[in-house]
Amino acid sequence: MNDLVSRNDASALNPNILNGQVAQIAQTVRGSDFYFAICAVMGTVAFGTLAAASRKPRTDRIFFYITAALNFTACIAYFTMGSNLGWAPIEVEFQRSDPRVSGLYRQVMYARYVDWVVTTPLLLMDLLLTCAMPWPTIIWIIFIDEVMIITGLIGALVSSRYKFGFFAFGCVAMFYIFWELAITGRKHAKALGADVNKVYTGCGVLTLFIWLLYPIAWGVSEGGNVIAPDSEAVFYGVLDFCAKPIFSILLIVGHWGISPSRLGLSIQEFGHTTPDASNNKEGRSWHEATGAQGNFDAEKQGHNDSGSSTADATGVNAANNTRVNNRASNASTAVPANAHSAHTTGFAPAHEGTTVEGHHTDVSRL
Ligand code: RET
Repeated sequence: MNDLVSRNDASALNPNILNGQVAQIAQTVRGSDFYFAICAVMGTVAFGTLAAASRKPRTDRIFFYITAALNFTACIAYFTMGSNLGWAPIEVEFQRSDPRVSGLYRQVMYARYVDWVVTTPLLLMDLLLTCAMPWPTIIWIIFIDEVMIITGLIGALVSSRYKFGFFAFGCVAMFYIFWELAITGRKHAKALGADVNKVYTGCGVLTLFIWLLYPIAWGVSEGGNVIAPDSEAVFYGVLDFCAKPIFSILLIVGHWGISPSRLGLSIQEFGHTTPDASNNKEGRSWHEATGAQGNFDAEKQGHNDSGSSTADATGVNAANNTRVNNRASNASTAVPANAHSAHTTGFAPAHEGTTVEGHHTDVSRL
């Protein structure tokens, strides 16, 4: 019966001591409970996302898998922190008299940064693929994101005031990402149509607002030793809850009616016909189902049914369009009916087409 009684013995089994050094400023059972609660939420959202993915054809699951992966990662990170693991005792720069933060060594949760180093690029991919950002820019933004997280980690592990030097690098990196999301990304999203723009703007505004609060949490926790580790758990926990589960739900709901092929993410299973769920109940081939070649031909003749072409909106010139179209044409492949993003990305969705058992295959952007 005792085993059924709720209890949390994490800090008894994994005490606040590492390599002989005690962290006097450490979480209590309340902080640990909170971490476990968020762990459960992340796990639930991850499984929920996978369940939702199973209702879509494999070719259309890219956003589901990215989103499930980031929630699973956070689930494990929160399990680690709830277990009073994944931390290092770091000498504080500012010693405080407040009993909740008094002492010389503070528990710094490096597991948090291991989580972020994996999950923030996934969050950015969710956003940047939504607005069909060209992949070289995606890689560049993810690099800057890694700079932000790693400088934050190093700053947290440094005891002297040099920690704020690293913090400053991290802030510059974050504002650069904000600029790319708010200016470049928005331009791309607008050109892709009202529905795509709505998902991008909703998830993007949430991201900008929530991400802005992370350096504040850092400043009062690892940086300035102002709030106790339990409060740190709640501060970061609420931010992570908004940045991951809430973001994930908004994104998945928003993407439900948007085919990835519209974003230049057309993927085909080799040797397969398009499955029923992608509006192809008769099991026809992808080309037959989408009428892609017909639309592609129309585009070549200068017809564009979108009203405002991505090329115009993003400043990609006509010569580029011709070049992209010719490449696609030479490879005897097709552009999906509504894949205007081919122009945006400078990457014709099917530019390396080959033939497998008589079917054309197309290559996805990533
Ligand atoms: C740090 C400290 C260094 C300066 C800056 C930071 C920003 C961190 C951010 C983290 C976002 C994490 C997310 C996690 C998802 O669950 C590293 C705290 C600017 C923005 C979104």
